[in-house]
Amino acid sequence: MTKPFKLLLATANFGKVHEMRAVLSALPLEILDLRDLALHLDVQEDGATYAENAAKKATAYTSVSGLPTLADDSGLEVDALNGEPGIRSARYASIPNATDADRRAYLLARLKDKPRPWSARFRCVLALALPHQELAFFEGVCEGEIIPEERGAGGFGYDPIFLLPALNQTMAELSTAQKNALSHRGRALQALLPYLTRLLSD
Ligand code: ITT
Repeated sequence: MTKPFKLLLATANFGKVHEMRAVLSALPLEILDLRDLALHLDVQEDGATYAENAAKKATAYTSVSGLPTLADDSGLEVDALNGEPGIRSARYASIPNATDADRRAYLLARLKDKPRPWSARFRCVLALALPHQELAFFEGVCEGEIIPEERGAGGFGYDPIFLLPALNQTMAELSTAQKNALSHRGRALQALLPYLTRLLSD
């Protein structure tokens, strides 16, 4: 069955794409990502909030593609570091071209002398840009704890050192469906679903 409506996922992080597709594929929407359009824009993420950065990404990609566009800005907030890395989570590490592993190592080095537990949360803000409409925003938060040794091979980013104490599993030890059921992004997507469903039925 062909799906009449299109939605572009405006993220270069294909871990995010994988998780978003898993939730959104239930809708009568053709989901495209940046690989499908061979599109990459250099959007400066210099906003003061997740919402501002998500808005910048959604607006830039909808302008160029002409498609309804969903962007995600997210980050990890560690209490012992006064909420760092926060909106700087993607740029957190003092070396150029840092990898996810470099960022995890940098975070653990910053935490080394701080008393445990290292409480933290992931936050995700989704921005939905539709032609001729105001942007709409959806937020999700997931509480947990940073641990000093990596566990699990799933997910991406900070997942191997983000423990969900109630499960005694890290985000990287969960399947995509399990992660989406409780993660910051999964929760933001659950808030988006009824909004998209309503739009599609109008
Ligand atoms: P786009 O801007 O292209 O979407 P990005 O990876 O740069 O991709 P952000 O600017 O939102 O995304 O930065 C988010 C940072 O937080 C980045 O380092 C991610 O690895 C990390 N992060 C976000 N969501 C995460 C998750 O679900 N699990 C682990 N780390 C996550």
